[in-house]
Amino acid sequence: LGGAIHLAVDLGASSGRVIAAGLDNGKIRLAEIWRFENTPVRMNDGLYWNHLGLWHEIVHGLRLAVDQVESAQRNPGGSNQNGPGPRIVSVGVDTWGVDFGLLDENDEILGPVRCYRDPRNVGMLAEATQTISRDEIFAETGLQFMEINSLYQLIAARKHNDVPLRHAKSFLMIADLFHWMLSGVKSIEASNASTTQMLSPQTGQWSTKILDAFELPHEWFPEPTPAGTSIGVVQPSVAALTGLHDVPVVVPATHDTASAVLSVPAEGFAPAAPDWCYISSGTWSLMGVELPKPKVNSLCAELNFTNEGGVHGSTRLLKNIGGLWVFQQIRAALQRRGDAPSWAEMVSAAEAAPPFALILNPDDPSLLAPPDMIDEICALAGRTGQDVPTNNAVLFRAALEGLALRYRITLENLERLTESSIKTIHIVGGGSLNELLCQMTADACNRTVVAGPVEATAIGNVVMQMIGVGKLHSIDEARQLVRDSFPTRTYRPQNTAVWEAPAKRFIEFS
Ligand code: ADP
Ligand code: LRH
Repeated sequence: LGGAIHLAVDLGASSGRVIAAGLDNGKIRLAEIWRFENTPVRMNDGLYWNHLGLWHEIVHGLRLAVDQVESAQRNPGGSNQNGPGPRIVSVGVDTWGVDFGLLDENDEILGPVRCYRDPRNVGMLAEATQTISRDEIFAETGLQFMEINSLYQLIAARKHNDVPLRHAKSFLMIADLFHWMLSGVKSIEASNASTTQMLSPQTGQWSTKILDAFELPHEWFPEPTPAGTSIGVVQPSVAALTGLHDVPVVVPATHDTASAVLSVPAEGFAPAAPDWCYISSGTWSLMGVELPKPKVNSLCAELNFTNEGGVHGSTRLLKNIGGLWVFQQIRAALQRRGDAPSWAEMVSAAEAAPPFALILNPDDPSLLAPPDMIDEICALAGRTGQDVPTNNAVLFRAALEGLALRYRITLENLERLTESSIKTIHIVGGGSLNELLCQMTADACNRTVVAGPVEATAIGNVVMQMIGVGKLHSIDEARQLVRDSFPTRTYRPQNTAVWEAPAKRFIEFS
């Protein structure tokens, strides 16, 4: 890479990476500098993120990036040898939504950071609606009801007389926490703030009604910062560790899904009647459309879709689907049993397995955080009167078929909600590498699937930084650049009829 380089720190619920990106002959080029695991940690009855371990990995990755740039400056060469030497011009972090950290009056982080799958959130939705009705919460926030949302986590903390909560003076979403560690500046970026269920989708500001109803101090919630804002520079103590002296911290759309949606290689931005939808496919599958404004109506509430904040005032009308979490956790369970199949091996085994031997709803509440995914699926099969799987390939296949079936239902509902007909499904993220799942999606939904880019989140992070520093001027221009830079793969529907009967059974079991 030569010329101006942007560093994207992209943290997903299963792994994180530090990626360097720049422009080369009118295309984005990415270099993965560092990749690391991200695993929730169980302690006593709680589930946490290892935020200090993540910070350690981030600092290490940034240091490696600086070392590589400095070495390229000393030894110019490679494809960009005629261009200007490389220099790092900005850095930004995106992460999963809903989770947060709290700081005390001395700006010390209060306790470990909880993971949204923490069991203490269970039952908190019912608890919340004793204070203010479900309809009112939806009217105020336009968000789907999930007990993982920050609001219910805060209610859980209050109910447990949580010591961190009692001492809190600042509230930061996880990406904001890392931006603060990088720059010393506290801010709350808008797209991630919209996942809290405390923000109004119409105004993009905190809902006074929600904050007051749950006695949440207004001073914890400063006005949300728009994506693309430079909030400061890397602070001296971090510059000393990483070599990033005076480098601007430019916040991207810090919600990973917002960044992923930004880099969907589709034509147009936030159409009123969309003919394409996206599936941001990773630990979760986020399936939805990008709209010019929120859709907060009774059908949206009934179907439990969400209006999250996108870039440049757009709305991401979408649904959370259980995603590859089940697939990941089957693998984790096998690893504990001494078996460690690769993703490719699991996909091949699924391909060879008999179809529809087990109908599995990836959103069954029992699959949210079971101690052992294989045992839990077997128990669920029994509870729903199905044959208990006796081989792993059936488990692998059921996890993928269940997702495709959920996509089919979600697509129907999206079309009802938007009163438009969707022709193309864009799949981005790690799941776009799963060819079997892409074909199943095309078949189950009877739509063309366009798969890629894989690193959509990091790319969205980078292009927003480019917009922030004035190198790109619009989302259209950013999407054109993504289309020019990254190949995609198209899957046409082939075997659609076989999905009819399983789709009916799926509804029975869900
Ligand atoms: P997150 O951001 O939630 O951590 P990613 O977008 O990184 O998720 O996607 C991770 C998932 O992508 C893995 O759990 C795996 O199921 C899938 N995946 C990654 N690489 C491959 C591959 N080579 N073949 C099939 N699936 C893959
Ligand atoms: C995907 C994601 C999703 C949130 C969930 C917590 O990584 O950010 O959009 O709902 O994690």
